Amino acid sequence: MPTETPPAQFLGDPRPAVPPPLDRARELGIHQVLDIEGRPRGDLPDPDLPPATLHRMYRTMVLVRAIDERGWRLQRSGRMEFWIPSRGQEAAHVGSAMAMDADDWIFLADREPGAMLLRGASLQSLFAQFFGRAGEPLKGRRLPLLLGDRALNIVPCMTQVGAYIPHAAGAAWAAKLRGDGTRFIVYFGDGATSRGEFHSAMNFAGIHRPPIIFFCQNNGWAVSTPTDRQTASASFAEKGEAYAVDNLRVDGNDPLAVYAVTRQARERAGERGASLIEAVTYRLGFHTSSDNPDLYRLPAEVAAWERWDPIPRLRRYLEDKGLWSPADEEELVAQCQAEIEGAVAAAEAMPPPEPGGQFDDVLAAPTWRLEEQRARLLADLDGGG
Ligand SMILES: Cc1ncc(C[n+]2csc(CCOP(=O)(O)OP(=O)(O)O)c2C)c(N)n1
Repeated sequence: MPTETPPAQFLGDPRPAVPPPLDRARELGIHQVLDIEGRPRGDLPDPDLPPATLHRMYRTMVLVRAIDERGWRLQRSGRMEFWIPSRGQEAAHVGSAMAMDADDWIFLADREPGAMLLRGASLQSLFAQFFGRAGEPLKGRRLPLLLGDRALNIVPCMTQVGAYIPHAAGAAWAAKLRGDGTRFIVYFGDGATSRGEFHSAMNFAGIHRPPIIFFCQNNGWAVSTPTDRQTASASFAEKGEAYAVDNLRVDGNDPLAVYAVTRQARERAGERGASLIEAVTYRLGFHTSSDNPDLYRLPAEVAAWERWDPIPRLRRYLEDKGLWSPADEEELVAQCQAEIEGAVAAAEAMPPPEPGGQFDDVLAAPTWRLEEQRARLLADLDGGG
């Protein structure tokens, strides 16, 4: 029975607040470098990353949090159409994307803006993607947060949950056949593991051993479906066993552990092929700006996860090493705000895409059917829509 009185708006029986599995990480086989206080007391050794790498990791996570807060407010004030929060998941994607080499391919889900930043995307180009402007790399034809840029070897996700996982496995196999040494990582959520495409890709990967990391961000929920309704397995990682794919669970709110296990999976990919990493994390925010989590989860559960917030945890680790100070923090926060404000102003002023542009790039060369559809759309719009 729930221990907390549910808010009046709960439609059914609210699920009792589930404590974070990270509270029992050792027992549950979830690998860690850091404890809850950011001290290197986990089962994995401290990877002892150079200060410049640690600073890059921390700065990117703080910038991602600031982008998320700004994007949310832009959506709520009607200036942006849609938002997909990444709050709480900064360590999982920043730690793993940093562990890949600069020319590896990344197939994104939709809560990994830090991967774009790490590859050198400017804040203005990122906000142009959020605003869906014509001048952004995907020409303004995607939902905000479905990010990507061919020039950065980053492939945007398809809106159908998990549908792109086999594409990533196939691309990795092609690289293996070419023998070019490129490695791949594909992000998806716990919900995507219920899709057939996940299982097809895993089966393929077990047989053909493409050099890919399947990176599952288990953030506790798939919209309103909690993980205990998503699977009866003890973990998402263990699904790799059925397909002979190396697998493990890692504390997704521990960027050092995420970095270490992803790097190791990357290094072994040439010989061992694919790995499945389950990063145990939590979506602190809404599913999207169209969601209301107060309808299906209790505040006590979110509060328990706030204790595992990856940002203060890494900050304490840096402070203990003498690599960060309150003055550094103040400067970083002010710098993030200033850069974001500049990027928002510049991106918002960029023109939106022309309606006819949606027929471009469907095929290498336009067919008469596409041209006919474009002409009809423009005629309809001329006539008032
Ligand atoms: C095939 C399909 N079914 C349903 C949806 C609606 N939908 C969008 S996101 C989502 C949940 C995805 O959950 P998860 O994979 O755990 O990722 P998360 O959003 O939690 O990061 C659903 C059901 C969809 N986009 N595609």
